[in-house]
Amino acid sequence: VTAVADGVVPYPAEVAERYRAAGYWTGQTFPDLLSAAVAAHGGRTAVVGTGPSGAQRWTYAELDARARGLAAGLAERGVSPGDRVVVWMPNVPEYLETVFALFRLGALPVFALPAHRSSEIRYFAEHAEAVAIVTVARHDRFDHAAAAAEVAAAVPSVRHVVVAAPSGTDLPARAVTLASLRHTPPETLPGDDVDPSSVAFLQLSGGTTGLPKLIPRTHDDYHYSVRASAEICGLSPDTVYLAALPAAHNFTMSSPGLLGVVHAGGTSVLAPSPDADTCFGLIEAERVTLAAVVPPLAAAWVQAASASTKDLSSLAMLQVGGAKCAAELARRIPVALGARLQQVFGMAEGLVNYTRDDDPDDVVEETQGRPISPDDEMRVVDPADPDEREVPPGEVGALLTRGPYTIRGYYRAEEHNAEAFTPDGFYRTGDLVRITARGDIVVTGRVKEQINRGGEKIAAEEVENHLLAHPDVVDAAIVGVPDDFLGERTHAYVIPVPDRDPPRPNALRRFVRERGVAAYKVPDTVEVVDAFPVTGVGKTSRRALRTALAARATEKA
Ligand code: J2J
Repeated sequence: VTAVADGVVPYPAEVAERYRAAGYWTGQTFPDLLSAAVAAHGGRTAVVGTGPSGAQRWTYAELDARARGLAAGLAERGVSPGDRVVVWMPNVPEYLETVFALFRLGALPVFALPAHRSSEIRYFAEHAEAVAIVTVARHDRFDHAAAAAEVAAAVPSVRHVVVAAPSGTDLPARAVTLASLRHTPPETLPGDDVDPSSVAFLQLSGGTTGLPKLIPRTHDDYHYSVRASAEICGLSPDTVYLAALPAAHNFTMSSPGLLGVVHAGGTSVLAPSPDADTCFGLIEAERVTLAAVVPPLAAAWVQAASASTKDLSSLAMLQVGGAKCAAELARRIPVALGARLQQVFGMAEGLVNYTRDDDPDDVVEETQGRPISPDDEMRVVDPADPDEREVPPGEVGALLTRGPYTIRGYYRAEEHNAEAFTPDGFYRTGDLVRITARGDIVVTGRVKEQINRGGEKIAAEEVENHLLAHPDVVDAAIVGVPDDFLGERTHAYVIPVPDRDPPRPNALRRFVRERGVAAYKVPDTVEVVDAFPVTGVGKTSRRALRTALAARATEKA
């Protein structure tokens, strides 16, 4: 297992120096984040949720004691500083215990989503050379523990499968319960003196290519984005944050999310499901003040609010991000939910924008806000210009960005990095934006080969590759089509092998699902065609073909 630093593009030394001098990078780490919360707020409630062993409510001191105990147990099993561990868990309190245990150990979480399936988990484990997978037993009618054990058997670096499950749960061979690892911790743990400029974890990218990318974030850069986000959003020890989206998503984790709440000494409530029923119940019961959702969920909550008898009066702010929030929806949120709206335009690669509490209503409703940092550099360039010259102020262009918490490269992805980053270190976000005279960003579209299905990102090529693995498929193209609820859904054009019975759409969807991919990546609709219903463009580029097909599918929709 090689050191993680080998696959990481570092910030140039003089840039790092500047970010330190400016006070962005303070040398604080994620073990420090928890230690500071324990020192200042040890007796306050850190986390509320329902895990495999039932309802839990832990103070900061209890969360830390658990994390230290688990860290000690993992260390005893041979998990060492710098090792990567795939964390594949739904919104259970043990998720936070696990993440902080790994931080305490100086080991690096690799954040998988609960919706991921074996092909994705296997890829993350292989690519990161993970030594362990931490997961749950059954969740959402799927046996995570069994799938993790299969991945462990197939990937030589993976030596441990740890499952948050009550003792006595029937587990696959080689898997152990998280509780059985808990151990008396030593006075100090290796994470206590981890290098703040080192990589703290690997986050997931939405992806634009055949294989998902991993995002290396350092303690220094991420701590800054979390701390500054907590400040922008006015977090305090009185904040009660509802994690409705998956805990491992960058939005839920850091904008300001679960980690921002730890920084502020507030309380995180982990919702087992994002539906309005569950979440409204938690808002009432825990007096939730802040929640973060994607637009389709915001729309569902708005819809459900009128018929709900739950008391939502504690909810002061609803953050909406991950995909474009329509102005119409933005206007309905305060009316229906009695909460102020905050738009959040962020990305796991770094840059995060917020509308601010004192912004006028039209800015909150119609823009996606402005960056966290005065040193977030943004260039809006002509996407058709090979020299990437900037468009005139206020006009639409492709957004490039660089700054004190935006990565300089994906993990172990040299070739892709040459495309995704400019030679001077700007990240090509693939988003089309314009910046208003006031300095607020409006997202207008994208140039990347990705579909944003209600906040869930799908790389066209990744799904096409799964379809191409079918013996009866010659070619496939995935495009996004407008959808009233999701904003966008996926449509697959598939060309079958000639002179044979063409495969049925549903059989193809099942085929993709059975290859072990997240359900949200399975094409919503499949159309079997003799040739792509646009001619010529396919010969110029894959990108042009997808664009032409998307226009065609949109017309028909
Ligand atoms: C339009 N598009 C948006 C928005 C993200 C906070 C919030 C979201 C993410 C996230 C995140 C959008 N309007 N408000 O990491 O910390 C699209 C853009 C962007 C991509 C990033 C955070 N908010 N998007 O969504 O890594 O296309 O991060 O480049 O999942 O989502 O996706 P992701």
